[in-house]
Amino acid sequence: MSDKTILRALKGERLPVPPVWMMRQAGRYLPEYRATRAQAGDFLSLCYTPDLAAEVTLQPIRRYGFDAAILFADILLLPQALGAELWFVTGEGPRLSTITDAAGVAALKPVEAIHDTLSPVYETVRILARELPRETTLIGFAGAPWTVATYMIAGRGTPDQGPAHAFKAADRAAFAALIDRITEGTIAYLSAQIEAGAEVVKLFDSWAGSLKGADFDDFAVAPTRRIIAALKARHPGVPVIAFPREAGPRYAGFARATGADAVALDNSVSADWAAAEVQKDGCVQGNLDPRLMVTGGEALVAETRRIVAAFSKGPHIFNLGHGITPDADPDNVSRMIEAIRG
Ligand code: 1CP
Repeated sequence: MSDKTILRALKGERLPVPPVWMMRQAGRYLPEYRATRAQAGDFLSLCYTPDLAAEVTLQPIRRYGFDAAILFADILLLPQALGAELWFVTGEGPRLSTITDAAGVAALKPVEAIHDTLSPVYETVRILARELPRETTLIGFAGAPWTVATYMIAGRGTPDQGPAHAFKAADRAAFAALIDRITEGTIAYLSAQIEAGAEVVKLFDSWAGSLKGADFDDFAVAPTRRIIAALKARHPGVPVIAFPREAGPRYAGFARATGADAVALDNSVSADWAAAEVQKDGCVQGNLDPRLMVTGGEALVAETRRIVAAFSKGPHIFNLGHGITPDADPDNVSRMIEAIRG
């Protein structure tokens, strides 16, 4: 059995002190991240320069001693590797060329071509596998197909994923073909990350909550299940964390329906509900409101302890309900870790 606490929790072990890492732990709230990002020039250069991407991945490990490091990259690199144009507008966010019909889906590059673009990401993983402390787990990741599709269709982040829902309503077959292509690309991308040294992979379905009823089954559950089955066939024993953000009641049963080893929780569900309905199927992760990393104080300590207590009867990895924001106070991260490891 590995002595890495994250791997033990993912295999179902209840630990006296939950291991901890943070979504977006390498990010703009850290001065050392801002310095390396300035050195890289722009965000995509940072993602595609292995030495610098590895450096920012390591920064929060050095500063806080988190139990896991998450590869520094972005979910939008896969669409770019499939042929979409991608750029970042400072102060606004990502922009992509849009896919509006079946012809747009058909024009995407074949899955085998993705490695031409993504090979620097695999090099970052190789560097990290060498340089991380031996007790630190390396997590690779990708976006889940629905969330990635929302960006490929709209060309940007959207509050309600309206353009993706409209495409799905107008031409369900073409939409399903896009989901299939992203699913196959994701299997190839995550397999390559694992071959380079990722010990766990996570699927970010940030917009899963806007899929309702049968759409949730078809476009959140089914692609996730297909990706996990393919990864388990190629890389048995490599755990997968699924993050169907804002899934609400659909969090219950998600691990069983998809084969995920752990489910990451946003902060809209109650920890007590999730302990009863989600943790009964395996490891859970998340739930702390990221705003507490801005406001801090006694509320941060109390809420951290409340979440640790709520999940103390089963396998648990401490994390936030979503990414830490640029206005967070780095000292609040230390307070959270002290409250956990006390
Ligand atoms: O200028 C900067 O530094 C850009 C900010 C930033 C960062 C730090 C972006 C742009 N991406 C990232 C890194 C990133 N993105 C990681 C690295 C590892 C870590 O967690 O530390 C990860 C896992 C992601 C994943 C990601 N990118 C998601 C899924 C998780 C989530 O937050 O919901 C999504 C939706 C994206 C798209 C994206 N990339 C960046 C932005 C600002 C956005 C959101 C755009 C939008 O919806 O408007």
